[in-house]
Amino acid sequence: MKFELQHKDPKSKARAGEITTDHGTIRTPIFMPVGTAGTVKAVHTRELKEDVKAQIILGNTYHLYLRPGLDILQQAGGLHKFNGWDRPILTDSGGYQVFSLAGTRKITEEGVMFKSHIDGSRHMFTPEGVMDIERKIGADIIMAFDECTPYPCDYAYAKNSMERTHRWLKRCVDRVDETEGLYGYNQTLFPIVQGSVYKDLRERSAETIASYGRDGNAIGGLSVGEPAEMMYETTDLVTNILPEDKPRYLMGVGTPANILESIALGVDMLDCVMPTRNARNGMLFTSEGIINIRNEKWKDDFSPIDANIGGHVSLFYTKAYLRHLVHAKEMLGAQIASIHNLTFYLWLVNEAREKIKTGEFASWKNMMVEKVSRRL
Ligand code: PRF
Repeated sequence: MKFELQHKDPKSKARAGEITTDHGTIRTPIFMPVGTAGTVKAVHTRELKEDVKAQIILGNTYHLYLRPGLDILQQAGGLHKFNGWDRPILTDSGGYQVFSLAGTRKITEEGVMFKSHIDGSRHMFTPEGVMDIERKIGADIIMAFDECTPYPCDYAYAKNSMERTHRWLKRCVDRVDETEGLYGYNQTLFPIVQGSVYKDLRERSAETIASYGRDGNAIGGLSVGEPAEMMYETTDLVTNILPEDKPRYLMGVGTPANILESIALGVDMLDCVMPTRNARNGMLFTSEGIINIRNEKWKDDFSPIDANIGGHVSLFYTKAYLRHLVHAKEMLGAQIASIHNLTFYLWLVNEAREKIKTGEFASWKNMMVEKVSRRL
């Protein structure tokens, strides 16, 4: 994997660049649609390419390991072959999902013992085991096995957890470096900065992660309920330490405004379930603001969902029609809303990239944050 830093915004820390993987290039800053179980919910791969213009999608180790399981994924020749997505894939390590299984998991130095949410069966995730699983799933970018601390989290817990995440990282690195890609293409490991909202811990974690000199680095443990200001301050501090010539991935963020603010702080990659999950509840993100399409006010609004973002679905279907589909609980409602929201998110990061290239990002960002946060 290669990262080329192409432009730097003069008035913020925003950057534009290009990541090259064996499954193609990714122009940054980029938003990555979440495809937890090997599918971006309600959106098929041709729509993801042609309508949404997604360049990379996520998969999740925890879900794919439990179902369909590694045997099937390996027989298929990896996740790219299994789901028909031939562009880059990133897998999260499960270091977020297994820790959310409160009550049904136990953390030790060795790893995490947990119970499947599907059939209650018991499993153990270790750093080495997770690296092997991610290799078998076949992602281009594989995330280290970490612990995402909750918020709030006391200092002692955050410190212990971060130190364990660092020890686990050493084990992930050793394992990844002694195993080869099974499918004949390169798979690169991104380590993850933790440390909750504590400045000294975040500094130490960022320095530790940077010292491994991997192809890219991630920031975890944010967007877990802390105030937005705290998330921005922490991101700002961490991006000051992480190397400039490597991509930085802020995990699980966020609203359109969060995404623009994070890009201004030097983040290159983001993912979030929000555009797809909220779409299924009728929440639409548009270039003019946020819409709850279930509201009465849209019942006879025959204007396009969003005429400004250049996507077929957003221009072709009207708000009134989508409102009808959502009210009638028609599957097409979830499909149109999901495709629209993702098209908007990809449009937004692409606009950000263009503004970074022309040096206009900072003022454009302030105007857009206000616009995309409005409730219509
Ligand atoms: N770690 C991992 N995945 C994640 C996170 C994390 O901290 C977050 C935090 N918002 C989202 N996804 N492995």
